[in-house]
Order: sequence, then C-alpha cells, then structure tokens
Amino acid sequence: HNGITRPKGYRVSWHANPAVEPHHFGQSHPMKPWRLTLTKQLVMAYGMHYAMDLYLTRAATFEEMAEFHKEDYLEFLRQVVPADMEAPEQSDRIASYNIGDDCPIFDGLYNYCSLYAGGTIDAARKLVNNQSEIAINWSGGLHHAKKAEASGFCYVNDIVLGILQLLRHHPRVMYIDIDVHHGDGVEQAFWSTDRVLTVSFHKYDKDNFFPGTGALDSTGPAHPLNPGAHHAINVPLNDGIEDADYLQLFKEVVGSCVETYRPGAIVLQCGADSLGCDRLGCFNLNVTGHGSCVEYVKTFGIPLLVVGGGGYTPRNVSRAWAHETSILIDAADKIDPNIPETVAFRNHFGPDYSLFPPLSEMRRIENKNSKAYLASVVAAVKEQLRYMKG
Ligand code: ZLM
Ligand code: CA
Ligand code: ZN
Repeated sequence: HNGITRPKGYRVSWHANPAVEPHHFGQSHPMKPWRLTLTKQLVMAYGMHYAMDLYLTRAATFEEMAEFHKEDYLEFLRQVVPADMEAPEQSDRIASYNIGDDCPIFDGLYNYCSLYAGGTIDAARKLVNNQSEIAINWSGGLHHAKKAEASGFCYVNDIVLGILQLLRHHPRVMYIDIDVHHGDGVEQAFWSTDRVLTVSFHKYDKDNFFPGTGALDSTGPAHPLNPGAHHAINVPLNDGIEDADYLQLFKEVVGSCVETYRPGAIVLQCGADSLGCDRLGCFNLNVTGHGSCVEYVKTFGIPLLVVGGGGYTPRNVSRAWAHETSILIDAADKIDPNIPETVAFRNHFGPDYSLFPPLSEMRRIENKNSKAYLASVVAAVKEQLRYMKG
C-alpha cells in the first residue's frame, strides 16, 4: 500500500465509532457530528490509518457514566424523547437538566452520549494498560457537561470519565483545553483535588461569551487547606489572538505547569473553535498554529489522551484534526498540503483544496491581546505555580 509507515515513535491508538456521526442536533444547530465523518475521510485519504491501532469503541455503560453523573440525570437522558419537549408534565425536569436550544433533545441522544463517552473511556484504559502511548478520540472533548446538567452542547462529560480512569493508575493527571470556550465542567469536577491540574485557554468576557467563567484569578478553592487550592489554571484571552502569540503563551504556561506538576498522564482537549473563521469562535489561529500546540504537548513523552471538542466550521475542524493526527503519528512531514483527489466530500475543501488555508487572513478579527497583557498572564500563572508547589 501507499500508506504511511511509522518506523519509530509512539504507539498511537484511534478510538471511534461511526454510529456517532449521523446524530443530528436539529436544523441550523452549530454542533455537527458529521464533522467527524469529514475528519475520518481526510485521515483515510492520507493513509494515516495504517500508522495507528484502530479500535471500534463500545457504548459506555450506565454504571460507567454514573462514576461522575447523577443516576437520575442519566435515567432522564436514557428515556427522554423529542416529543417530551412539548409535554407539560416533563417541563420541570427538562428545565432542571438545562435542556433547551443549546442542548436539545434529539433522536438517539443517549446512544450518542454513551458512544462518545465509551470512546474516551476506552482510550484512557488503553493508556493505563500500556497498550498505547497516545490515544485519540475526536468524538469526545465535551467539557461543559455537569454532574446532573447538560450545558453548551454537552450532555455527558467524557473527559471527566476518562480522567477518572487515568487516576486509577496515575497520582497526578494534567488537563489542557485549547477550545475557545472555558473548560468549566472539567474544572468544576476536579475543583477540590490536587490530583488533577486543569489548564484552559479561552476567550473570556464574563457577560458576553459563554460560559462566562474562567477568570485569571479563578485558581481553585479559596481555603488554603483545601487540596484543590491553586490547581485550576485559567488563561483568559480577548478576541483575535494569532498563532505566534498563542503558541508562545501556550509553551510558557504548559511548559511551566508540566515542570512543576510532573503529571503521569496528560489529557488534551483540541476544540477547533479556536481556529480563525470558526462560526462561533473569535480567535485567528491557523491549522498550523493549533497543531503546534499538539506537537508541543507530544514532546513531553507523557502518556497522552487526545480528544476533540468544539469546532463549528466542519471543513476546518476536519483539516485541523487530520493535521493533528499526522503530528501524533510523526507523519506531518509526509503529508501533501494539497488535499488528495481521492478524498470523499472533496468539494467541501474548495476552492483552495489545501490542508492549510490562510484562516487568519480570511476573516481577520482585530487582535485585542497586547503583548503586555499576555506577559502579565504568564507572570500570574508562574506566581500561581509557586503557591502550588507549597
Ligand atoms: N442561546 N440553533 C460551546 C457551547 C456554546 C447561551 C445564547 C441558544 C450558540 C448557538 C442553537 C438553531 C464547546 C450561549 C444562545 C440559541 C442561551 C452558544 C440552536 C446558534 C444556535 O442557531 C442555533 C435553532 C444555537 C446555539 C448559536 N450557543 C452559540 N453559542 C453558547 C454555547 C461548546 O465548543 O465549548 C464544546 C463542544 N450558549 O451563549 C445562550 C447564552 C441559548
Ligand atoms: Ca479552553
Ligand atoms: Zn468551544
């Protein structure tokens, strides 16, 4: 075959179930599971699947999801149907679980949630069992879901479930989140423990950008005797940040965190809504800039669980996640930047048919992050890490 062979490098496992892809959130809802189909088509057209162990993931069981979520909430997700949205006797429960326009009830909802959660749980177990060094589940990364509440297109928090698996073997796990939104659900789940260090980079505007949390001084529980104190790191950003500044910031923050915290495993959420031209995002990152963050995390050589997340311009989401897959298998230099003639749905990648279109120039949003501001954020994080060391 003409695929990519991987003489050395890490063992990489790919965890997916195509049954996730046809689920539909409803007309004109920004979240499109179909972007996973597009990603897989790109990965396969480049032959990257030859360089990974491929696993068809199973649905997470009710009991597995109940390791984080409340049973009554999971029971609700399991039995609710779209028609219940109009049933008055259900309206209290629907409201209490935060079902609505962002998180609608659609056909197969429970199946969708259990499939993407099963993928992340399986991926974490592969790492723990030493059967893989880098495990990828692009259908996961749904960082807003709470114990008993849906939020921001997320119903079940697969990341929390994956981290709980990793914590069975690793004393410390680091979570890194490059989605344009704050990783609030993961932060909240591990707020009171020092066994997980959460680090989120995000657009922050308390009143005008979802979810409104993740300020620089939101660093963990206020009480110094709470073990979680100082173990939440937030990197709030303004509109329009670009590759070079983002990467420098990312390296300084993540590098210092890894050095200080010495995690046994890393979970990296690669939300692609931080790319330029995203339907919901407001940053100016290119596919290469986003990918450089993944490449940097890989250099630590620490067992790595990679998940997806947001990303609302499907052609760019698939470009980014295909490029990042190539980085993880050490094949980025063997990838033709011109998208292969053979790829399915090739029309989506026109008119440039490039893996690296100039996203930062196509809808440039004014960069509101001064060098001085970014330097002050780095200084604050380094100060926080001094406290963390105790
Ligand atoms: N309205 N339809 C990121 C999650 C972001 C909360 C404002 C709902 C939308 C958005 C839904 C078709 C991740 C909010 C929004 C309209 C209250 C958000 C359905 C357009 C549509 O056209 C839409 C009827 C919808 C939702 C835009 N929602 C944009 N931004 C955020 C949630 C998830 O990327 O971080 C991880 C996967 N919600 O701003 C409102 C305040 C509900
Ligand atoms: Ca984030
Ligand atoms: Zn997002």
